[in-house]
Amino acid sequence: NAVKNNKISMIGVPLQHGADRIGVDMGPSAIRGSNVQHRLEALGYQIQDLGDIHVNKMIEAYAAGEKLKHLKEIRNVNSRLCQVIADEIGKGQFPLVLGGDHSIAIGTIKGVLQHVNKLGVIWFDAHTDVNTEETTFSGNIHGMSLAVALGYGHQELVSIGGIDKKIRSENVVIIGARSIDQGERKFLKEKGIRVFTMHDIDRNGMKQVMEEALEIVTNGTDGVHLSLDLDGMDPDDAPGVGTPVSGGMSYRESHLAMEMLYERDCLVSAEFVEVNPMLDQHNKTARTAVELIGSVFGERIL
Ligand code: EXY
Ligand code: MN
Ligand code: MN
Ligand code: MN
Repeated sequence: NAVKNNKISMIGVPLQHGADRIGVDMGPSAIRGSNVQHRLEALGYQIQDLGDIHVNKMIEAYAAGEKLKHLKEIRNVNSRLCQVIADEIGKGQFPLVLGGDHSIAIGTIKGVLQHVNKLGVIWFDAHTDVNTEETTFSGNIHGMSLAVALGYGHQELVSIGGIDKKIRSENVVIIGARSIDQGERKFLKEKGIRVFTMHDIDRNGMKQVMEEALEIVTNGTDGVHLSLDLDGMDPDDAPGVGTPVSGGMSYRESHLAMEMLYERDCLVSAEFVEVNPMLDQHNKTARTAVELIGSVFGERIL
């Protein structure tokens, strides 16, 4: 993991085809521009910035009647990402992925699964991203990526990196949810996925939520992946996201969660997604992402 080998590979994925609003493809450059590399180097890490995964910008508009928008290009980008993640972990590097819309979690997780058989996942999000082609209202694949990682959804997505490579519902927690579609509710219940909603955070506090969450994702697993969607935070603190939902996790709650993750020393990979500089205020969301990255890699106030 990161703390043992101190070597991080940074990978940008300027993908926006999984989301409806343009601009999220500029997320990686906004995060890099907020000095993520220097911040991590100051903590003693060696950073290799691999640049961006190639994304074909000039894609055809999705064909009428095609339910999943931009399926082919999203499959291609995630296949490439999966390979890069697998290669980097194979070299002993810790992959830090900068999004891009949340559909990139498919490639990241499938890549990690080439090396880590039993993978725990912390999904930090206002949404739960467990729609399938049967339940989706929007057709946007960023609302389906967790379902795909669990092995449910379109075969073109589920088959990336091998159909047998999937995470298990008992090793997944979602934190910060407050916008869940009807079909997703059914899915979460059927699969028995543990969701810590904003209600749970209000009632029990982030400390207790994270203690329970860490227990679930580390129990019987060989490592944990952090998939952090910036819209999990309150839009006051992270306004630059395409699907903001009010009443989110505060700046301090989010940092506490990251600090507790660092203390537990269980991460094998991490991604920070949905930063949309076109919707942001003075780059606040990208800067917040970099500050959260600092905390998850060991930065402390004192
Ligand atoms: N559940 C809605 C949908 O499927 O379209 C909204 C999904 C938003 C997904 C964001 C990134 O987490
Ligand atoms: Mn589009
Ligand atoms: Mn998401
Ligand atoms: Mn979200």
